[in-house]
Amino acid sequence: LNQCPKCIWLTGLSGSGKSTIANALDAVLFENNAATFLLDGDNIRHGLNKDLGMSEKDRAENIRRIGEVARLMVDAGLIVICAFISPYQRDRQIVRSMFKHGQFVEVFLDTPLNVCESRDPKGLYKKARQGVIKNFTGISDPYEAPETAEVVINTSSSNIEDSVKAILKALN
Ligand code: GGZ
Repeated sequence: LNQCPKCIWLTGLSGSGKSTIANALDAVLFENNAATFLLDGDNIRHGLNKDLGMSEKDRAENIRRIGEVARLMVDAGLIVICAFISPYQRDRQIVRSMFKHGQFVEVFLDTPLNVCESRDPKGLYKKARQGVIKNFTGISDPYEAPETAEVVINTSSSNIEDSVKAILKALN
């Protein structure tokens, strides 16, 4: 297992499996004695970025700050796993450009919208359809699919174990 510091960036719709796969990947890396850290909405949007909402501008600032934090952690020697919708191509490109070539591994969770919506673990899609939540990614806000992701995973046809394997393969 390649333990060089890097940023593994998971992008995809709400319910696409980012957190599940990020946690499974983190567990496997931990078992292999890698020094990792997982950044996700739970530890970022409630703290560092609690001043930010879901407008295009705030999402851009959310992603920019996360990129800066991830960069510091990579400089400290960690494998950093980031799990954010990060719907805009330009914002992801800005983060990519913060890293040295090969240090940034983009993973696109290419789960179809209808699959994400049928999972709806938090009932957010339902609220978005009702108009209770505005600017909801995939419903009333854009998701720009990556064109040059290092790894593309369709989680409706690939299980968690296979998804983690595909990411690990891209680390070498
Ligand atoms: C998309 C939203 C929205 C809107 C709240 N659009 O799947 P979740 O529930 O648990 O995680 C999503 C999270 C989005 O935060 P990110 O920091 O990943 O977004 S971004 O990268 O675009 O800045 C979702 C929930 O918050 N959520 N409102 N309007 N998802």
